[in-house]
Amino acid sequence: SMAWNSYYTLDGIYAWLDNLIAYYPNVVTEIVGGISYESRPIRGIKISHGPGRRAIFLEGGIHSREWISPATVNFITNELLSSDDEETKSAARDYDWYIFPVTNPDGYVWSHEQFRMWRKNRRPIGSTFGVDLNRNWNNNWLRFGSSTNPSSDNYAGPGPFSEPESRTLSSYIKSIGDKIDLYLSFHSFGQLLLIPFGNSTQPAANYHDAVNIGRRAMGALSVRYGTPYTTGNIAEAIYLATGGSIDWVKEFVQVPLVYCYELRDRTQYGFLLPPDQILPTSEETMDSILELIHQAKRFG
Ligand code: 0X9
Ligand code: ZN
Repeated sequence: SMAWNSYYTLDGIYAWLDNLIAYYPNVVTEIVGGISYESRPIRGIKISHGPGRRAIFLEGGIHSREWISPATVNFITNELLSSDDEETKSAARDYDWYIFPVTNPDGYVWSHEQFRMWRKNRRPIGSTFGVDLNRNWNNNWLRFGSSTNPSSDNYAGPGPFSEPESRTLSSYIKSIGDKIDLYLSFHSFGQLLLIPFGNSTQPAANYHDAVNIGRRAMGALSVRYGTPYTTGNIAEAIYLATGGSIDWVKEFVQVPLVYCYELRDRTQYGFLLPPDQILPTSEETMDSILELIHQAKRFG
């Protein structure tokens, strides 16, 4: 089992997924959400206690230097499979969970082995490398917060869905799209809960419900350690940015509730969040997800 006091490598995470598949054969199945430029599978698991359930989708690690994202997704996975808490057990049983801790595996390996602050994928472009996978999705591609310069950390790529990671993952999402009630994308940092869209401060159709649900969930998040979060539309809470996964999922898959977490912290350590914050970050995030589910049911 996983220790929550250090960050795992990609191999470590994938070996742990193999253990879960072996240990919970009736509940856990291996899923592959796509493939990376360097031909690594985007591996995940589906947790299902039976047919006919609606689904919750967890997307981690699209930005490779944000190590707390895969770590938190792994903790949530572990809770869903082994917690004794009644609310957690119902959440695990009432939904099919599609969970991908590392959606940018090449970048994650690069960040662990070569350059800690690597954000993008690892496709070579001329003399440089990498497309920002959270600028490459086909919604208002290149419009805001995106660069045409391949050496930029916000390089959007030569075209929408030019990258194997975003292209294959998006078609996987589409293939199960009509089952998904809740889609969560995990980033760091800033302690924000972001709601589509990133191209304008104009609210999405169910924006007010989404904000209400999100604020209540962030209330639940803060109970354990007092961690404050700000909830809002991407463009107003952080900056204008297009081509991100959640906007595409909201607009083209029509998932009713879609959020992007910017996990701990606010400013002190940033991407280099110390490993002793993995556990508290994960616990409070799990608290908020249970509340999201609870509130989503109330709002219908
Ligand atoms: O810029 C980003 O991609 C995210 N911030 S980060 O510091 N983790 O890079 C914010 C993304 C919010 N926008 C969308 N998801 N569309
Ligand atoms: Zn990010």
